[in-house]
Amino acid sequence: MGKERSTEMKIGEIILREIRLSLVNFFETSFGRTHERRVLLVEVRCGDTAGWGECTAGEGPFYSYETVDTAWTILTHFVLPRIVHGSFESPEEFPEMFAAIRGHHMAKACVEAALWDVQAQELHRPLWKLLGGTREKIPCGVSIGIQENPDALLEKIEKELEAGYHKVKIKIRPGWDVDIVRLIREHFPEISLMVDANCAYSLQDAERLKELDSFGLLMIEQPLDYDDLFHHSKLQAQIATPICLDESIRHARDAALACRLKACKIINIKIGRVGGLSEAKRVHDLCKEQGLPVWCGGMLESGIGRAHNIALSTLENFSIPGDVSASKRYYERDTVCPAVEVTPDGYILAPQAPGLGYQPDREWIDQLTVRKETFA
Ligand code: OSB
Ligand code: MG
Repeated sequence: MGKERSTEMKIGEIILREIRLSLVNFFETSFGRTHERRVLLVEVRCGDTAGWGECTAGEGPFYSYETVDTAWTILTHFVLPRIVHGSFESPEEFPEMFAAIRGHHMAKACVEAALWDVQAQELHRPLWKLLGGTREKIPCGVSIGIQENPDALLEKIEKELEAGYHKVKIKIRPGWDVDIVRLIREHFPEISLMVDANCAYSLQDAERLKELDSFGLLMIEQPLDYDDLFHHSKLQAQIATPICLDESIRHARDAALACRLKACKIINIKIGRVGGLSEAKRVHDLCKEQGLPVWCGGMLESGIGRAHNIALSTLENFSIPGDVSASKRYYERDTVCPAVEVTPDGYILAPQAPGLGYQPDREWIDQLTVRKETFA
């Protein structure tokens, strides 16, 4: 205190590790079922400050081509050796420095996230304020995977509504779609409901997808191929339900093109998918300018990744409840202490402590670690 605040971050040491986390329940999407998460955590040390980031790459190349192992390779071969002992004035320099690495957004995003945490701590400010957030609390929604049977799904929904969540998203795929949504509407006619197809349909299914129009869904997320804005624009012209894009939006340029093509009316922003918090902010700003609401998606993150999602969700145009929920829905014990929790009326309060505002639980993280590499 009293001493001049330098914004320069001098990196002394970086620790990359993989932890294993069992899911409380399996999570199933149109591309498969997950029982256990392999999660990469990166810790960037600058003097006495440690900043943390969580990589959202999946175990297999299904949501995206990235995997835990490709991210490990990119980070250990091409990213971390280049920045250890380097310095940054701002985390925004990081994506510029690594623009030459094509793609591998999730690998890069976790390091930038750690740098944001460092900078916010060094400035003694909560990360969400540093990002320009204005919301003191964020409304939360849940994403519910495909279940063994319809009754199990209804039971899950009931439980989440009792927990106060403001939005319910269910996963759909051919064979688990219109009838399931009809059943949900019979039981819960008024709730904020949406569906996520994770690319399981093609434009030839337009008639089937049009049947969803009668259920008053908030939106349908990513019905068509991950790399197909054109067909999404064709589909949006034929259905009333707003299309929200997830997999298709890799950066702000994709968002601009999607707007221009009228391929969607809403965008799901994921920090990892777009390659970091700086780009996530750019997507947010562009959508705000274009009049498209956004919300924050999730990738089954543990508390560290969740804390970054919370910070991002405080920006003004995050006007729809996201897939940011309590850690205990996925994990028995969180990687942060205390765990990310939701109020009985379905909000997460923006933390007041500097940086992420959640303390990594080092002891627990050490116990979960299956491999670790230190750059010093
Ligand atoms: O499409 O939003 C998705 C999880 C893994 C991969 C893709 C997605 C999801 C989710 C989970 O829907 C959201 C969450 O973290 O709660
Ligand atoms: Mg999705």
